[in-house]
Amino acid sequence: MQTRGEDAFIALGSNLGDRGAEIEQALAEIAALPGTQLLARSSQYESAPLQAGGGDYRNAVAQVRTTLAPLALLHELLDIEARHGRVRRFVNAPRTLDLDLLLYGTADVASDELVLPHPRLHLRAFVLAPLAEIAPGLVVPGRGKVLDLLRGVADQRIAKLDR
Ligand code: PH2
Ligand code: MG
Ligand code: MG
Repeated sequence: MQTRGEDAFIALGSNLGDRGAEIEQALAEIAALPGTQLLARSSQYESAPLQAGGGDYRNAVAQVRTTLAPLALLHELLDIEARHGRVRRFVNAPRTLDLDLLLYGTADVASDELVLPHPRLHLRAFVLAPLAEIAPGLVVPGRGKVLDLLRGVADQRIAKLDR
């Protein structure tokens, strides 16, 4: 059993194609990344597009323990997106698969490529609800407790699915 490494949280989203299968397949690919163990995964959630067009999204969150460095993990996630046929036509365009690195331990990163904690995670029910399911006690550095943050986005439509 691997115990070395950092705990990281990854948001998954899809609003094109077989959305549920995209999410499940991506979770399997995340679990198979080098030096990476899937510690927890949330249920799938159905959510209204937030500041985006297209149909409803499926969303989920995964917790991993990984020996990959933050940028190495990010690049692996982008490779998985590409294998799922992700095409970036315009900002927030409908997509088969979006994988966002939310948190990497308590890392505080601000580069052109990566910002940690994710700069919008505290504003998004589609991230906070699945995150609260698997890590209710989590404190987002600089933002506060996940459960408190979730109360602030109660107006956003989201429903947990039986998986
Ligand atoms: N992702 C976005 C923008 N809006 N809305 C929902 N419901 N779910 C998403 O994953 C999502 C979004 C940008 O990545
Ligand atoms: Mg995103
Ligand atoms: Mg993304």
